[in-house]
Amino acid sequence: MDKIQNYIDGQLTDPLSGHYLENYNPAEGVVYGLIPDSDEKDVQRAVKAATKAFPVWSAMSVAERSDVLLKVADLIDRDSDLLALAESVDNGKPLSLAKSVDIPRASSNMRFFATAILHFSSESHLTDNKAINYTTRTPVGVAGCISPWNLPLYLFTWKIAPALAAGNTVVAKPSEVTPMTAYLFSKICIEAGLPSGVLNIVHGLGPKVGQAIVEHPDIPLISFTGGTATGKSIAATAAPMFKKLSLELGGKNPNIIFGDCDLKNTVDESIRASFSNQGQICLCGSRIFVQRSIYDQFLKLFLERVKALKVGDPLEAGSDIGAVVSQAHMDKVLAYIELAKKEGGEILCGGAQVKLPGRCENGYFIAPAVITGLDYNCRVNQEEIFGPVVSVMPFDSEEEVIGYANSTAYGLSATIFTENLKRAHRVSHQLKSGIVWVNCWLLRDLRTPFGGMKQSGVGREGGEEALRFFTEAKNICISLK
Ligand code: TXE
Repeated sequence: MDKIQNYIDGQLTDPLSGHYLENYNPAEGVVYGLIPDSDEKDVQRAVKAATKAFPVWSAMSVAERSDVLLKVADLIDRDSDLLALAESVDNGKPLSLAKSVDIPRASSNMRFFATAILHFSSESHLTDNKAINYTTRTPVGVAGCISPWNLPLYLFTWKIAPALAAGNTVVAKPSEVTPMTAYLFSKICIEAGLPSGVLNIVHGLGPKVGQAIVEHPDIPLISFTGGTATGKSIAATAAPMFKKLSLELGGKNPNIIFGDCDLKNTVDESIRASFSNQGQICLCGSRIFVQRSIYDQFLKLFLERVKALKVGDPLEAGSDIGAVVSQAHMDKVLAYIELAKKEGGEILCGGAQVKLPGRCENGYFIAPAVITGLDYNCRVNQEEIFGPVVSVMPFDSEEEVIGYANSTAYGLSATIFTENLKRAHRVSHQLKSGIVWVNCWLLRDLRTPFGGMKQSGVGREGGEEALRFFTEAKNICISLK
């Protein structure tokens, strides 16, 4: 039974309470490890270590900080197979996906911010001939970073890298559902020579450990990725404490397909956007709107491809769809399938638990589901399901589909498939989402602002947006008289 440890003040350490939580392997539906059931006392130890480490780390040259973070990236690359296997076992995702997406992106996150910080500049303003203003952007202090279970190391490093590169120290809490790669990451940090206390990882439950981080008076900024409901709870605690807050929350993203699209590319990209990571990506396109002129043609081609997706043992090479992350999450997704039937939907394929033979017979597997016949404003089309489930609906006009697309409380991302460039610009500008992909999905440039509007979050991650979030700006005005 793997028993993992917290990483506090440069040491791997047990929770002060001595209590542990069970960690499940979703593909087998069994407990395979134990994680610290930490509490506010462990968080206090971590904050003390991070506070103590801050003066030296923040005063270090950016080149020295960059070198340590690049070493971490090198060690992630060296251990990529081990990390990918750990991620697949912990999350249930296909090993092939962990190898091709999760772990390479974790390394890229570290490498991107380790180099971006070398070029991070601020500005100056000459006020006529009266004064010169210059802006400093300096590290804030101890950053609280809380991350989710869907892309564990990918999203964990997406916060850690800019926070550390900018000179902050960190108290982090990965999801208790998928703690393993963050634990392996802490060992990599020790080997890379990251100074003690610069990064501290406290494992445990959200309402206990996460809440203790959010409410700690010596943590002035919080970066969170997770559910919208949790984001609301975090904001309610952090806002009255005037903490700086970055919230990357849920999505219910429209995939808008016009009659003039390149149909093969559209089907290929729509399969990825619908079912990658078992549909457990906040950017997945779970609402598919198809212009009526090609609705039947698209649906036929799309269904053929969905039915050909292999739900299988995540460790087997040919598996396209692995296990969803937990029993509770599987129950939530299956409940939405039942709701879809009640709301008048037709389940054209999938939507039931899949019983695999052998080691995975008790795993959390769901056959990818395609639903038609639902109104754009029913609950299944308004609420985030976060599983291998998509709803396909026809539309006629641009104005009609833009209304459908913008009709939810979310505003994270959107995809558009059309060969008409003017239409691509026109529709993109009217969509209420922070990210729009045209004729592609999840094509990522880490320099771009990442995040959503409405209930999809507050603030942006990525590139300079992240470095500005993790620094405090000060304007100094010098008279020229
Ligand atoms: O997220 P939670 P969960 C959506 C998706 C999913 C839903 C819930 O719809 O079904 O959110 O998923 C910590 N104070 N997304 O349960 O609860 C928790 O321990 C401080 C979209 O995983 O938000 C974990 O580390 N922290 C999302 C992290 O918050 C708290 C990706 C996320 O957990 C806390 C994941 C509290 N009170 C889920 N409660 C995306 N945008 O990608 C929990 N946590």
